Amino acid sequence: MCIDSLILKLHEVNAVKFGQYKLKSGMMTPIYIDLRVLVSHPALMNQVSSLMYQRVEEEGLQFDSVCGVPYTALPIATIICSRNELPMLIRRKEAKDYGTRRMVEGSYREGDTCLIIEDTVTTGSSIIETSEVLYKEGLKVTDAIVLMDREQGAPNASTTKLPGASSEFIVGNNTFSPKEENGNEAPATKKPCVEQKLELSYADRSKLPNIHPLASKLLKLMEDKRSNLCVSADVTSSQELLQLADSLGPKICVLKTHVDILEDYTADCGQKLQELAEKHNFLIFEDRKFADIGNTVKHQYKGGLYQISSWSHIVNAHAVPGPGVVNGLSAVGKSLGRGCLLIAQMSSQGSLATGEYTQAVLKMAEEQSDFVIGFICGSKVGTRPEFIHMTPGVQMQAGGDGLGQQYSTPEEVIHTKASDIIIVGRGVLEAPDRLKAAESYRKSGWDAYTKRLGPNSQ
Ligand code: S5P
Repeated sequence: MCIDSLILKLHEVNAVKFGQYKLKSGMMTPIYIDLRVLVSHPALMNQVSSLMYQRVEEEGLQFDSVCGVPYTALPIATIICSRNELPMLIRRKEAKDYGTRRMVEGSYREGDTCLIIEDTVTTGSSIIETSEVLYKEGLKVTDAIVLMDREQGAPNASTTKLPGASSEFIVGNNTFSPKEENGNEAPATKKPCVEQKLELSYADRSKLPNIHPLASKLLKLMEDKRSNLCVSADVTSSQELLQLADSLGPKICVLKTHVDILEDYTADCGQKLQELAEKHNFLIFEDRKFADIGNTVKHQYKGGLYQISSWSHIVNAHAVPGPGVVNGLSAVGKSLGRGCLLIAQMSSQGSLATGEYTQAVLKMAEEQSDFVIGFICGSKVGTRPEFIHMTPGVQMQAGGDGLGQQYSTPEEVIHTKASDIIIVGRGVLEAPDRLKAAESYRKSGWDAYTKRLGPNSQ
C-alpha cells in the first residue's frame, strides 16, 4: 500500500482532518492528526505497521530492540515486533514511584541499540523524551521511524524517518536546541546540530517566556551559585536555625524550614531569616504541607502564630483537597510574588502519592501555573521545563532511617531521576562539620547536573 491511499483511509476514520486547528503548543496547523483512533481499526493498524516496517527494511536499520513512544505508537510497535519476531521494550510513561527504579520494561543489556517507533511528530520532543529515558537506562537510540511528520520543527524532517536520530544526534551528544523543542521554527534539515542542547540548563529555563518569576529567580540563582542544594533546617531553636542559615547560606539555593518544630519562634525570626536570604541569595521554603480546604489554608498561610506568607518565598501543599487548596494559598501569596510546590510523590515507604494520584497532581499544577512553581517528587515527573522538581530523601548513601524515610544519592536524584534540587536534612545536620557536609552535597548535586547536561554544557 502506498502513502497516498493510507492517508485517504486515515481521513475516512477521522485520524486525519483538514482545516484550521490549534495544537497543544498554541501553533495553528492546517492538518489535524490524531492517530489514537487507529486501535479501533485493526486492518489499518496492520497496514500502518507493515508500511513502517517496510521503511525499516529499506533503510537497512540495525538495532537490538524496538520501543514505541507511549501510548499511540505502543500497539504499532507491538504489531511490528510480533510479526517480525523482534524484541520489544516498553518505556514507562507514568512517573516512577520511590523504590522502583525501572523506567524501561523488557530485557536489555547496557549498550544495546534501540529503534524508536512514533506515530506523529510535531517538534520531535516526545522522541527526545523517550530517547532520554532509554539513554539513562544505558541503551543507545540509533534511529526513529515516524509515520507522520507535521514538519513543524522536528529535526531532519522527512516523512517517515528521522535520519538524524543517530546515536550521535539524539542521545550521544545530548543535542537538541531549545528552539526546536519549543517548535517555534523549523530548523534546516539534515544539518548536524553539534552545539545545540537536548537538556535545557537552569539558566536557559530561567529565561523561558512563561516561567513564574519566582521559579525564574530560583533557577538563575542556582546557576549563579552553582548550587542545586536545599538544606532542610530541621532544628528546634531559632538561634540554631539562623546560625545555620548564615553559615550554609553561600552553599545553598533554598533553605527549607519546619517553623512549627521551633520551640521559641517569634516574628523576629522570620524577619531575620529574610535578611539572611537577601544576604546570601537563597530562597526560603516553609515545608508546611498545607492540606485543607481553601478558606482554612488561607488563614493558616497568612495568619496565626507564624504568618508564613510574610517571610517564606515558597510553600508546599498536598493536592488531596483538590484545586481549592491552591486557590486559597494563591489568594494570599500571589500578590506577594510567592510560589507553591505541589507534593506529587513522597520519599516515605508506602506513600500513597503514586501513579494516578501523581498524574492528577501534574494536571492540577498545569492548571494553576500562575502560583504553582513545581513539585516535591522522587524524580522528574512533569515535562514542562518551567516547573522545578525538588526531591527530599537524599543522603550520600542510599538507605533509610527506620521510620519510613528512604534515601537516594545526589547522583541518582539529579542525574538518573532528572530532578532539579536535592533536599538534604540529616545528611548535613548530623555531620560533624555541617559546612563541609553542605559543600560536599552541593558539589555532588552540581556534578550530577553537569553530567546530565552532557559534554556540550558550558
Ligand atoms: O516526601 C517527602 C517530602 C518532604 S518535604 N519526604 C521528606 O522527607 N520531606 C521533608 O524533607 C521532611 O519533612 C524533612 O524535613 C526533609 C528530609 O529530611 P532528612 O533528614 O531525611 O534528609
